[in-house]
Amino acid sequence: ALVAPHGGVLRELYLPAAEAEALKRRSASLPQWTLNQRQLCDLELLLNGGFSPLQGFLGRADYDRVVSEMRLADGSLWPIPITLDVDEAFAAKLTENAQISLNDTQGTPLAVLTVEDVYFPDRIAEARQVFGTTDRTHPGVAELLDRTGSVYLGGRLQGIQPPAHYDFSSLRRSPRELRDWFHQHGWHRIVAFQTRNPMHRAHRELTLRAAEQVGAKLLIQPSVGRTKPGDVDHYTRVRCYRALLKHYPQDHATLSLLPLAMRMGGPREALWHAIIRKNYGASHFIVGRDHAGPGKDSQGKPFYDPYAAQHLLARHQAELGIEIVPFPAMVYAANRDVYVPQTEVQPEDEVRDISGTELRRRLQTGEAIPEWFTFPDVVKILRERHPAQQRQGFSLFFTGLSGSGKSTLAQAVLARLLETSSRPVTILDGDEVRRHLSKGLGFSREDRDANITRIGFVASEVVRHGGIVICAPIAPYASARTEARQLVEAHGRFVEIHVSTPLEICEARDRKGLYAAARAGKIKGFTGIDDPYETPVAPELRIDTSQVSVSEAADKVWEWLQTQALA
Ligand code: PPS
Repeated sequence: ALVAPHGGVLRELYLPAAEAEALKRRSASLPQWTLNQRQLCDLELLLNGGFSPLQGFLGRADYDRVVSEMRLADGSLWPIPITLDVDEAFAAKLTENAQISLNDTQGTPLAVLTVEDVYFPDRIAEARQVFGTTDRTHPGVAELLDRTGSVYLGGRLQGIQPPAHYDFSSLRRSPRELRDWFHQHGWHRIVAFQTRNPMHRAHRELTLRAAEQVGAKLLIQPSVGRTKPGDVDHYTRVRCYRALLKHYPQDHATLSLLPLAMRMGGPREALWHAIIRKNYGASHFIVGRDHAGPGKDSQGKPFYDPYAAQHLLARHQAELGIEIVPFPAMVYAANRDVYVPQTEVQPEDEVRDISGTELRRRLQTGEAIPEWFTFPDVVKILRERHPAQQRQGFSLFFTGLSGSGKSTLAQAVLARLLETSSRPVTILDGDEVRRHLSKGLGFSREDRDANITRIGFVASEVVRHGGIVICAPIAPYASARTEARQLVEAHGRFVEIHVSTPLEICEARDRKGLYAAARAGKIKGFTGIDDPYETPVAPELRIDTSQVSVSEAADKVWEWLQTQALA
């Protein structure tokens, strides 16, 4: 028989079909709450029993004890508060024992919560006790202190339907489905492995050794709900896992995705992961080095001791009901061509390792990634997703006064790009953009901001698709430039080039006669005359076209691009 769920029973909170249908109809007349990504993940695991024995979002008594003692009010072990946070305005509308409809972002009702408790948590205390810190470098802390509503709602849930997933649906098995699958395949001893990263040979060796050590089958169950900001996206990771799975002995390992919103809470999170895996039917759980660790704090110190998670779980082993398999990091001994636990390294061993940072660097530069480190089919997937810098998109963003020479310089740089490669280049010139993308916008601050946001959005899409985009608006406001930068930098480099030709020169050039018109008061709010130009403080490049010729200016840009390996 499979291991019992936490608390003895799998708490699935979905109503039978007919009742769910009736509740769905009734939910339309209830107060509506749109779940954010974390809440949606939490709800999915509450409803499918992944969070057994919970039957809803924590009320005050459970919350207090979970925060202070890692236990529910009834004494059972539960390390992470599962709470529904809302804003005060929403909470104020609720009457006693109100029911609210919990919806996904499409407005589909997924469950109804009967509100038994409305309370104001002390989020600072929660951060301190749950995460051991209030340092916002910790992603769980930042989320709790900066992006969590000030009121929590506790109460029981009635499930209407599961959240929709259109990706990898065959790999998303609920605790019930996975337990059924284990039964059908005669699997009883199952060791579960949690991860939020692509898996390489070291992970394969570690999981296989762990499985062998305890005589169990292997459940690879990566978290795909929400992991640490900056992680490889889950689409890419799942493709890697599928590729890796082919390198396991047949019928020894299965892959299933966990819609978990990780908190990066180190030891407490590890305990939570173990309980969840027990609910999914695993009898054993691998806890590695620095399990669910968020890295280093703002002082450069690790938030948690790398083995604190293993120690915490060992302390609770007796009442946990799932066997912990602690594992040291696996390293490669080149002389023996084997992976060994760090603790078994011999003095004569030539140990090799490639850190996550080093892997990213190699992907970036296109340098070889050795086969002892990972499988070629996994590398191929990672390289497709993270092309070497030479093939990444980037944006050149020229900013400066009207008549400063932005467009001319942009054309000269465009010519160099087209002369030397066949990469796609898009030009978003100020004047031209205003004829199509920003048609109808004027020159108020609001309209100028909207114009730059549109340019930033299009530029970010071009860059995301691996193209080069050259923008040349005036972009007089620093905040709008920053916003454009942020949009683009999500996908590639943003190169701000301040065309710093002085106003007197631009005005003397007066190519379009606009400065004369502005001085005469015929145009109002003209940049540099009666509307500000906020000089960029730290642009990647600054070029004054009154000091150099167009081709010299283009040379300067070109040389800089070469030093950055962008051209
Ligand atoms: S902004 O502020 O970035 O949205 O400006 P941009 O879209 O680049 O538009 C600049 C061109 O519009 C013409 N123009 C004006 N510029 C500044 N202020 C006012 N009030 C104004 N009215 C019209 C001007 O010709 C700009 O073109 P360039 O190529 O910069 O000379």
